[in-house]
Amino acid sequence: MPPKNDHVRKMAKCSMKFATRNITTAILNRHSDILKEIHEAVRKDQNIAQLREVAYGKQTRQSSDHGDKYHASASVDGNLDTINHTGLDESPYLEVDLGNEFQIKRIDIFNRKNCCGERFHDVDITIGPSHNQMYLCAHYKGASRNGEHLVFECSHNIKYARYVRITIKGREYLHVAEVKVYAIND
Ligand SMILES: [Ca+2]
Repeated sequence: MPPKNDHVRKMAKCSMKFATRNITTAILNRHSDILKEIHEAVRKDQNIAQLREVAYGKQTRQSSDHGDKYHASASVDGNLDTINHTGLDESPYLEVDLGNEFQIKRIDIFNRKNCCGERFHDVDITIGPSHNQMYLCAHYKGASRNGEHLVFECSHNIKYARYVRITIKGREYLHVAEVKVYAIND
């Protein structure tokens, strides 16, 4: 029979092994969590990198002009201080013609900063390859606020679109500071 203190030493060694293993497992789990976070961050970065903005400077039109200022083109001039502005129309709309078909992934709308952001409500954002083939990308109930940045993801089922149309359902003015359309960079 081994001396008693030998037995105690073995027990101590054994529990040390378990403790080390537990610590190692904890460290690996923590590293695995960190790796997951890194992978997720890289994936998001790649998604953003694969998108490009395709609305800037493109042709635009709106349901009506509010006076001689606030043309539809101000919605794609890259300046958050300039706005388009329709008259008080029944279902006012703003349309961007992208010139070519793009696989649209995301549409960002920046509301007007200085006034009346709540007029942006009950909005349909439709996209399509032609005017008689428009599909709903997103619906926004609102109401929005001054200067709000709204982000809409388009459905994966919609393949290619040339036109982006923003319509308020009801009698309202439609004005926004900027519309940005992000398409897959293929
Ligand atoms: Ca603008």
